[in-house]
Amino acid sequence: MAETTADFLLDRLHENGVRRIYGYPGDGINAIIGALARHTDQIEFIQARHEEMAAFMACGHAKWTGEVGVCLATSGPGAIHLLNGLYDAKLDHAPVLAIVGQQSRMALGGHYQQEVDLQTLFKDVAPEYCHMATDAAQIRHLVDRAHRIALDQRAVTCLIIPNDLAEEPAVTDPPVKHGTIHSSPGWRAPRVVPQQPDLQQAAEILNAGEKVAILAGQGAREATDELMQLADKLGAGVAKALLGRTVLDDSLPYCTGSIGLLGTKPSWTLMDECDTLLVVGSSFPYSEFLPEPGQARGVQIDLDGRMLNIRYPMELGLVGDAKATLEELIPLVRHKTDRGWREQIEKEVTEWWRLIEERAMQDADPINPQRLFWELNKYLPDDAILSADSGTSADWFARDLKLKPSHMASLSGTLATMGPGMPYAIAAKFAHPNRPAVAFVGDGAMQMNGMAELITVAKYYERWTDPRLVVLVLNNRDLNQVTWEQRAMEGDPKNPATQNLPDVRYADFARMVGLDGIRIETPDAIDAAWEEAFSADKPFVLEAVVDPETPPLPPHITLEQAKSFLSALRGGDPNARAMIRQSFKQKMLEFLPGR
Ligand SMILES: Cc1ncc(C[n+]2csc(CCOP(=O)(O)OP(=O)(O)O)c2C)c(N)n1
Ligand SMILES: [Mg+2]
Repeated sequence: MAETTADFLLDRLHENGVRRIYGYPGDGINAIIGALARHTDQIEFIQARHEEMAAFMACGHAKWTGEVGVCLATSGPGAIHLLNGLYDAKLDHAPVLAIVGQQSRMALGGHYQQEVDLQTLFKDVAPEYCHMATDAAQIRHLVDRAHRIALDQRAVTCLIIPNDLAEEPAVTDPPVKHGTIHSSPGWRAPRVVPQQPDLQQAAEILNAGEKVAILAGQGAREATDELMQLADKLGAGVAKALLGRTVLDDSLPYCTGSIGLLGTKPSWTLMDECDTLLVVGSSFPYSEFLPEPGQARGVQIDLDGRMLNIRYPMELGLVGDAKATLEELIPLVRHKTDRGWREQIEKEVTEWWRLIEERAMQDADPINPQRLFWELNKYLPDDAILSADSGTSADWFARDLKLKPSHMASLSGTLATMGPGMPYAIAAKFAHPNRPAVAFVGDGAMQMNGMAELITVAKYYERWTDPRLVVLVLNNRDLNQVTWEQRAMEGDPKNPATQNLPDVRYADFARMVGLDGIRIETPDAIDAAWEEAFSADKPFVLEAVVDPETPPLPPHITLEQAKSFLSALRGGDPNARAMIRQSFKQKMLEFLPGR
């Protein structure tokens, strides 16, 4: 049989470096599904339970490897299902290529079965490159460009392939004549460094400061050593945005950890009291956790010029990649002899870790969720890849874990969607099958899609050299993060009708689908459970029954929030008594002598 356009599509993807596609079949991509069976040596197809999960897996692949993650879905409903996962990638700047089918070209415009205007639908999520093939000769440049633009722009790109076109004979070499395109694959990351006078100006601002704060994000991931050198010279503290959770070792005395609502008190102080702010590779959004405009002189370094000077009125915004730019900046920066600021920050960091431990070890009914994360620090392998879902697991992931650059960690940083915890972990196992993966997932997210993806885990785990994929499920029978947001931000009591979740047996479910798992209901079972989870010979669900009345307190509660909180209590919150008890204990710890 002559090679079809679908076969050539896969050949060309392979030539661009694609080795794995996450997806779900349907008749709009039948020809591509057929071609996949003929390309098993080149490209592995991983079947998710839902197209949204395939898109999250592609996003996870991009985050864990730096390569383009690829997902595939059928026309109409399958394509629509992809969207949330693609927006997650778009907002976190992960390179992802979505390939979707379309009904046959003859039918388009005819209100045909499953006919959706896919170019319009995907235009917002994939504005950098979204095209429908109408001629077999386009496939070569469509694939080359969709792959290259995803990498170059760290963006989502989309190809729409009508099924009848995919069945046609391939055109691998378009004729050399007017109106044809002759592309080739390939893209290499550039070394981007600002101009020397601009580096000099940045150094002058940093040299003039007495209290320098650094905020590092995912863009600084390759620049760990340079950040450490710079922070040392400047006597600075370093806070980390959630996506930059592993940029710097949490055990460094001047690393203030996470920033923001899910952040730490030392990060709050660092921003609140600094006179100079250096942001490297981060678009952390919340201005109330940054210095007051005018308080600090600001310098920002980002590879993407579009992201400069939008979170804080910077004095100088520089386009550059973090590592190369810091390398050139460091020699221009003077060592600060007054270390008072650094010492103040280090003291706060030490106290903060003590507070975190005390908060984690407090009694709760029945298990304090923080304790699960705190105890995990003892068992977490150095090469673990971690994913957190949206919910309170993200709070404890942000605050209680001591992570370092040998780990990898991510979550839905900007879309903050529920759902990626499990699929990111699955993508981690395919991308790095010899490393253990750990997912932190709420019961709401497990019920939304995590349980279904356990079936995907069961289907594939025997392919992984190290079978360890540990899922911590926080069973609090509640959409807890939102319950607390309602209390703190709206002043409303918990609404059981919207917030309560059924109590489901997640560990039993894991065992039912062929995995392993345990449900724990007392804090003294935590240690043994982590040990069992990391020595299991198959993926493991650690289901912990945790207390929904443990407040994910922001590092610095505002008066307004405190007032709202009180009004929730007066409004007759059904869990008021337990809530007062827990939050009071948490807050009191901050005011004990020596804090
Ligand atoms: C797709 C989606 N729907 C809703 C939300 C709003 N939301 C954020 S966290 C959360 C609660 C999650 O509950 P659960 O997974 O049980 O975690 P918990 O906070 O209880 O630990 C909700 C509903 C969201 N971020 N994404
Ligand atoms: Mg929950």
